[in-house]
Amino acid sequence: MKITDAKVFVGGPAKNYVTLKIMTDQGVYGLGDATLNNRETLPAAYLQDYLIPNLIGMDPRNSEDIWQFFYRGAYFRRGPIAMAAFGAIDMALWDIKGKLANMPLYQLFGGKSRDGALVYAHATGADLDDLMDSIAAYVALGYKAVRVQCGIPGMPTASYAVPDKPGTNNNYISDFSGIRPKVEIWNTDLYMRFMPGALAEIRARFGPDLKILHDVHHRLTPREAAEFAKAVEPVGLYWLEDPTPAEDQNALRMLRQHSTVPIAIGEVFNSIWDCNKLIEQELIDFIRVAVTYAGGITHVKRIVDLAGLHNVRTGFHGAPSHSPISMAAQHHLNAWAPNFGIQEYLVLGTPACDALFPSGHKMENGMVFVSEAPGLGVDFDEAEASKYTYSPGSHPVVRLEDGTIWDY
Ligand code: GCO
Ligand code: MG
Repeated sequence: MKITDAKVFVGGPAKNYVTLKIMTDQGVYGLGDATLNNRETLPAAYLQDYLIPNLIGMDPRNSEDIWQFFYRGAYFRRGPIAMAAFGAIDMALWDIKGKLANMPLYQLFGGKSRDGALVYAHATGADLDDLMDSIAAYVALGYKAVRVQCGIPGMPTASYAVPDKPGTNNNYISDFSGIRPKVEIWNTDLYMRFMPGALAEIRARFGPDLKILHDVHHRLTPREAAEFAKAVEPVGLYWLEDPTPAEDQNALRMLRQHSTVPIAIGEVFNSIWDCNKLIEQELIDFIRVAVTYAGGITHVKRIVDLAGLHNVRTGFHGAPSHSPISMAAQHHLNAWAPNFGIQEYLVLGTPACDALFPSGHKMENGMVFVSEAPGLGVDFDEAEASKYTYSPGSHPVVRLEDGTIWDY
C-alpha cells in the first residue's frame, strides 16, 4: 500500500483551519489538522515544501516509522510548527488505519473506558455580573464544568475578559485581526486582589457541584502563583491552569509546597520533553497538550501513558482554533484513556463549520459521545473548503503598565 498524494487546505469559517488530506493507492484517504493558531501558513509550508514530497510512496500503515522518520530523522526538531505538521500527518495515518480496520480509532487504542467524556466550556465576562450570566447560560445548556475568566476592575484590558456567550465565537482569539497584534495591559496586583473573591462568589452562587476551572495564562511568578493558589484554596477549583510561565518546569515546586489546588498546564507544550519532569515529579494534576501541536496521536499517547504512571490525568487543549479533525482525534483518546480527566470543548455549532467537517461525534449535557464510524469519524468537504481563503490574525501582546513585555 502506498501514499499517492497529499493536499493542504488553509481556511475556514472564521478560522484559518489547516487541513491535510492524504490519498492512497487503495482509495482510502486520511485527514489531519495542522492548525497552529495565528501562524497557520507555517505548518502548511513545512508540509508542502518538505514533508509531503517525502511522504509520497511511503506505506501509510507504518505510522510509527513515518513519525520517527520525520522527527528523529530531522536534525532540527520539535517546536510548534514542526510538531503541528507531523501531528497532521500522524492523525491522517491513524484515520487511514481505522478505515482499513473498519473500526473507530478508540478500538485500536484498547476500546472504551467510559461512555461519554466530560467537557468544559469558557464563560467570560467584562465584569463579575456579566460572567455570572455567562456561567448560568452554560449551566442551562447542561455543562457540568465551566472555565471562568473575568475582567478585573481598574485593569484597562485583559485578553480573556471579552464578553462571550454560549454559541458565539470566542473573541480572545483575534480572528483575522491582521498581522500586527493589539497591545493589552496587565497588572498582577489588581488581579491578585480581585480574582480570589470573585471565584468565591461564583462558588457561593452556583453551589458545590459545578466544576469551576480558572486559567491564569502563565502570568504569575512562582511565588505569586503559590500565594494565589493558597488564596483560592477554599473555592474548591477543579483546576488552576497555567499559573506560571510554561518553559520553567521547576516553577510549580513552590506552589505545590503551599497548596493542594489541582494544577493543569501544557497547552503550549509540543513534546514529552516539555513535561516529563512535571509529570515524573508529580508537580501537576492534569496535562493539557493538544494532539494538533504535540505531534499527533502517536506522540500524545506516549505522554498520556507517562502521565498515567504518575496519577496525572488528561485535560487536552480544545480552544476553538482546533479543527473538528483534531478534536475528533482527542474524542477517541478520551474514550480510551484510563487516566482521562476532562476535555475543553466549545461547541461553536455553526452550520458552516458542520458543512465543512461533517462529523458523527455528539455532545449532550456537557459530555461528548464518540462516533462509531471507522477512523476519526469526521470528513472534509472540499467543495465547501473552496469558499474560504487565508486571512492573517495575531494573538494580543501583553505589557505591564511601565511597558515591560509580559506573557499573553
Ligand atoms: C485555553 C487557552 C486559550 C488560548 C488560545 C490561544 O485554555 O483554551 O488558554 O484561551 O488563549 O488557545 O491560541
Ligand atoms: Mg489555557
